[in-house]
Amino acid sequence: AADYSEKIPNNVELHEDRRLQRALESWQPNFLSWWESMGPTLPTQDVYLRTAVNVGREGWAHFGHVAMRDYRWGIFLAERDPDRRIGFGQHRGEPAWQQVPGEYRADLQRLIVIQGDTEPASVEQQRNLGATAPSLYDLRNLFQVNVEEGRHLWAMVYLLHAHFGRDGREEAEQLLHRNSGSLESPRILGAFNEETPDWLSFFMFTYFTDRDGKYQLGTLKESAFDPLSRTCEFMLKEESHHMFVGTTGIDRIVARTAQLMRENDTDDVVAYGAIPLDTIQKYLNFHYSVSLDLFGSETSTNVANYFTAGIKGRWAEGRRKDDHRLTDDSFLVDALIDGAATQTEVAALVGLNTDLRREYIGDCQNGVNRWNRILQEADLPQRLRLPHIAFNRRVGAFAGIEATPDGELLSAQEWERRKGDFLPTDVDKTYVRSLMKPVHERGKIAAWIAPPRVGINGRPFEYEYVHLA
Ligand code: BYC
Ligand code: FE
Ligand code: FE
Ligand code: FE
Repeated sequence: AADYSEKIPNNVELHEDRRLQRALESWQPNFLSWWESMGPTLPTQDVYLRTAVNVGREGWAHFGHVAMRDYRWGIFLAERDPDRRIGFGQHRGEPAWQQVPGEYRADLQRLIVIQGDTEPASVEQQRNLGATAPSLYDLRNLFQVNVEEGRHLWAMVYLLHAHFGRDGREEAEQLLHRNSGSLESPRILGAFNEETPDWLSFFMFTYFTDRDGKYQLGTLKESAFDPLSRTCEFMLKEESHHMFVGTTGIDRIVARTAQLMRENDTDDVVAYGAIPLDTIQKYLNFHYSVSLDLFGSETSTNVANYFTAGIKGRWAEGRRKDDHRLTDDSFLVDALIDGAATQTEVAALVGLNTDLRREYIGDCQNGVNRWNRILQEADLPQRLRLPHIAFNRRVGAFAGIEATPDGELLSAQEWERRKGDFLPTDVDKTYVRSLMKPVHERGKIAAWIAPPRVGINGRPFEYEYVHLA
């Protein structure tokens, strides 16, 4: 269990390593001043938040009203399995590592830095959303996601400080210096430099981009480096609430739009202050395609090396029915050949980014099916869908071409002419932003979204989840 009497709550016996403890305690004020200047801007008295208190299956979280600045970010690793063995790659079957092997130090550090960079980036992207929350319930969920992404940064900084010496401490500093959207020192991955200016974007982000987090953390949970594996295992528990916020947020927007379409027998719900389905589709197209980029190139020697070394596995590695080494296997990856979007066979190891992206795509489809059931139950013929894999890509095989959501290739000129049919235009964005008026009154909700079916931790929707300043 976590000890909250310590400056940095933790379950890693931090007090036994004074040097490490001091290093983290000297990073802590920098984190707090980053949070002050780059974190949520809406002033509050307190927020009904979940705080991690234990790592076990039962009751790991405590709920209560907390002043945001008093939130306690802790360091929690899932319980250690002393017999854990490496599940894949050339070291398969050997005991998991408690220390970083010198030969993999640079690669491990790079993966941890990239993972760590995304966490504060998302807090920065979402910092102004509190001012336009559609309800106190949603406001509370935003802050919950934000504090947990802050804790995920702590998780990576702990690993950097504990296992990567001076380089690690420098990287931990840099994680607070890069900023989302900054021209001089942007965040590392593309999607984390995009804006999240409205709540439709926020729900799309938590559905599609946090879901990349789920899949990447799933591969790092397989890592031979046991402290990384254990920290990712615990992060994944928190991540499931972020997925829930995205899934149900879009459910509720679709439900509200569908209701107004039925009641008024029209596709044009703008007159009723709701979001038209084709605008929802354009936002979906954007967030899905920038999130596909987060999986890297279709073929990558980086990922082959990570897998062979044992530092990054596959999604559900333990359930895969193969030799977990893949040295003689092949795999079909998406490719652009003679100007056509098709597939090509490559060595399985270099295709692992594609393998993970496919697992992710399958999961994304579940949400789309869910939203389409809402439309179906409202007796509406319209459907949402995931765009083609070649649509709007900036990384990988399709980075150099343009395609419609159906996968039809377009010339650069055609793309310029038609992209407003596929991606949010300035007009769409301005309209969505015009709907973003705060509803900070208890039990009330904005007109463009349906209320949730249930509240948080058994509380009703009408509960006073946030006390504003
Ligand atoms: N943007 O060999 P490739 C989360 C670079 S989200 C910009 O295909 P690789 C969260 C790449 O660095 C999860 N650059 O790449 C969600 C490489 O550069 P160098 C975050 C990109 O290494 C919401 C070059 O292109 N975690 O947790 O196989 C809220 C060649 O690429 C991008 C991770 O990503 C891009 N999108 O795969 C809060 C896990 N993609 O080396 C949190 C750790 C690639 O040639 N990261 N590049 O200079 C990784 O596993 C891998 O680095 C990647 C890329 C999957 C990202
Ligand atoms: Fe996270
Ligand atoms: Fe998340
Ligand atoms: Fe109260």
